[in-house]
Amino acid sequence: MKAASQTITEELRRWIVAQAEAGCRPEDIVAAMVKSGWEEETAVEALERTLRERLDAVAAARVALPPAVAVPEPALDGAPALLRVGAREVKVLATLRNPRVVVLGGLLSDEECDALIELARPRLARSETVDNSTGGSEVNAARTSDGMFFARGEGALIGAIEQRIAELVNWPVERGEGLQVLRYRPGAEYLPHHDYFDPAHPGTAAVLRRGGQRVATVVMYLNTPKAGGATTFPEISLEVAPVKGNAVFFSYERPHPLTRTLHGGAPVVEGEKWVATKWMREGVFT
Ligand code: PD2
Ligand code: ZN
Repeated sequence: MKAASQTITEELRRWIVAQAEAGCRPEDIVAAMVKSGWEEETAVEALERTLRERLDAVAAARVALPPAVAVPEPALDGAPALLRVGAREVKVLATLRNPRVVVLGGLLSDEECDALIELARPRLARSETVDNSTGGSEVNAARTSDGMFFARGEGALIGAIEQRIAELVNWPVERGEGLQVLRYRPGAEYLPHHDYFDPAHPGTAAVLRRGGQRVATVVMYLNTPKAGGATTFPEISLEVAPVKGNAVFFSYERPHPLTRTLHGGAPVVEGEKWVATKWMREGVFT
């Protein structure tokens, strides 16, 4: 067969890559190609070119991955069942290493939950999320809850909760956003999303000027809905039941789906669901 008539098809490229990734030696791949009618010189050239292109593609994909940064983390060495923060003992109910998810019991007292709800209630409005194209806010159909933001340190209760979270996850209060409170009515949900800002979106640069990326989230449950309303992590098949005073912490060291921190709020089936969310940033949030 003449070399000129032997084009390297996409199918052949895929076959070569599959053989190489399965651990075949280059000389065996060439031998197999020669056996099926390829001239040896052409086979070697095809193999070299295909594998070089493959290596370049893998290297480019690596470069595209944003670098990992330091993230908040509770002191879980030695597998403590309780974490003492100030005067409070917080229960460690469940932990997952990758992605880092920690389910916490009794982060807030019942009285704190009730007081937060009453402070937030008169200020609720249909929830907005960051508009990725402009960096501003927009009403988002993916989130059918009502919400509001407290300013950081707004009043003694908010300040005490922020201090507790800062100590719990070893991340300064100044690197946290103001607390957000959400109310979900029956049927309301929050479709799965990532909490970091998508680096590919045009509005992200403006959002990042106020303290860099988000690197961790604490969702605190302010009541116990009768049914539904779990916080779900579909990629790891995890559902955290919303129980008053409990919370779920998770961190993400880069703004990338590889962190597997996709999560959502399942529809509330019966009753209302109230949560307070604290997002933590890489740097000081202004
Ligand atoms: O309310 C929730 O369970 C929930 C789910 C997903 C809250 C958030 N995300 C959030 O506030 O980011
Ligand atoms: Zn979220």
